[in-house]
Amino acid sequence: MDSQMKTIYDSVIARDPNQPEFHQAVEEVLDSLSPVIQEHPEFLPVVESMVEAERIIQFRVPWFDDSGQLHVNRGFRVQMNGAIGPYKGGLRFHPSVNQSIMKFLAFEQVFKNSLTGLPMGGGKGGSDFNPKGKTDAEVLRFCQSFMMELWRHIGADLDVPAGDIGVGGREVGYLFGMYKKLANEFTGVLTGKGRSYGGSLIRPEATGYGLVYFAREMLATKGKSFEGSTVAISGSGNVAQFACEKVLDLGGVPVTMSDSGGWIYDPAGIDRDKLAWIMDLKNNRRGRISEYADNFDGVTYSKSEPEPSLNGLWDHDVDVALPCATQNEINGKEAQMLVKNGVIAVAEGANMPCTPEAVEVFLENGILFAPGKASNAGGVATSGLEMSQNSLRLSWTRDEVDQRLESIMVEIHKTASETAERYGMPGNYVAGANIAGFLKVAEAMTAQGMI
Ligand code: NDP
Ligand code: 2IT
Repeated sequence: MDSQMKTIYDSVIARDPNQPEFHQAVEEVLDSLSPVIQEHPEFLPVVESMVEAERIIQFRVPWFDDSGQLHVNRGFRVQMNGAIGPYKGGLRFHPSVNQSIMKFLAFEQVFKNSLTGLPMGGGKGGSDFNPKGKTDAEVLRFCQSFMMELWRHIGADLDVPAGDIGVGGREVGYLFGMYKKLANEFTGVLTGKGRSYGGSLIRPEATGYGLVYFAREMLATKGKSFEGSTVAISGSGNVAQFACEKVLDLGGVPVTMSDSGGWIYDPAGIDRDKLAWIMDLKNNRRGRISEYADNFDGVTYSKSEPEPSLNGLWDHDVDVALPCATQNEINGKEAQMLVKNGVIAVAEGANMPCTPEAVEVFLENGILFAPGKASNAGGVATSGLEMSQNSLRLSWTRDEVDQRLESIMVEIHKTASETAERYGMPGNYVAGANIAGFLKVAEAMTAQGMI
């Protein structure tokens, strides 16, 4: 990082010293921007401004459990940057949620949304509520209480939330119902809605499918494909499930999946029937991935080790790795395991699943590496398509949305590659994505008077 960027980075740390995830996300972007600032010194103030959120809303979320006991959670919405469109980004319900995690996710979202080519600013929100073990009625009451405050800060032309960890179709439905009641209008204020009330076909599949479309483009640059390739996937939620499905469509062999308890390794491959079983386990029965090993032969299950122990999920002979669970799930040592085992490509389905050390290991070893802001952008891109359909009061066919998603992912791959090349870092998707995402927002902020 050059001295100008270091000054900005130091001021970010001095302002909010207890936000390590936000620092990490900012550092990765600042690391990439020096060549742009050399060419466009007028954009330096833009960088200074972008690291400060336009607005952060934090609120109390009181709710009663089934036994009538009161619980109080904390809710957030970070409206990071609205220069190129309404704030857009998911809601995360997970006990780890705090302002640092919300800001890192909102910051990443600004660049990601810019890369999609669609007019969306960046935002993120959520709560430290833990949906695990809660009844449907408890989740409903929580969502209603959460929306009781959030509704006044969002709107179809202002800020459009969606899902993320712990927020799927069920939660989006409950949130949407409460918004509609409070605002007294039916509008596309959330994406990831159910089909019957304005949701887009392919939005559930979009992040996972988009990830695999992106990884397919990366592999093609080396004359490789998914056909016959073994693939390590982490997570077993929305992104992981549909990444697995698309890998199967393209002839690949997924061999791992995980949840917060541990991971399974299935050397015979997770085929379509097994994936359907996992989808039922996770989406309907809300069970644990360990049950997979009890149900299918030849499978090993290993519990996750607490830090700093290595997570053996990444210690298998695979061609492609798709981390799809959460931030910082591949550290430098795990990256070295993947390299040692001959991995060709690593594409992030989750947001920031690879630590800076891991990214360095991949880049130093010439491994194709895609940062989440490029490779997982298919989810928010399809949210953008849902917004368009809602505005048009139309709904497109499955094929139409899938084709648009695929062409957006191909375009993001092309933009990231060409930008990296243009700035003298061929093959570096991290630099390419950061620079290309930045330039559009920087131009818009400058044109609008830097407000
Ligand atoms: P889900 O809640 O559907 O699934 C999350 C999965 O990751 C679960 O298997 C979960 O296990 C596991 N997981 C979550 N937190 C941890 C943790 N701290 N340690 C270990 N495992 C963990 O979420 P999504 O699939 O939607 O999101 C996964 C990632 O993808 C996130 O980083 C999210 O930000 C990112 N993303 C999501 C998009 C979307 O459209 N949904 C779009 C772009 C990125 P368990 O069930 O045990 O908690
Ligand atoms: O991280 C992400 O891009 C998401 N969770 C999806 C956001 C969205 O608005 O669809």
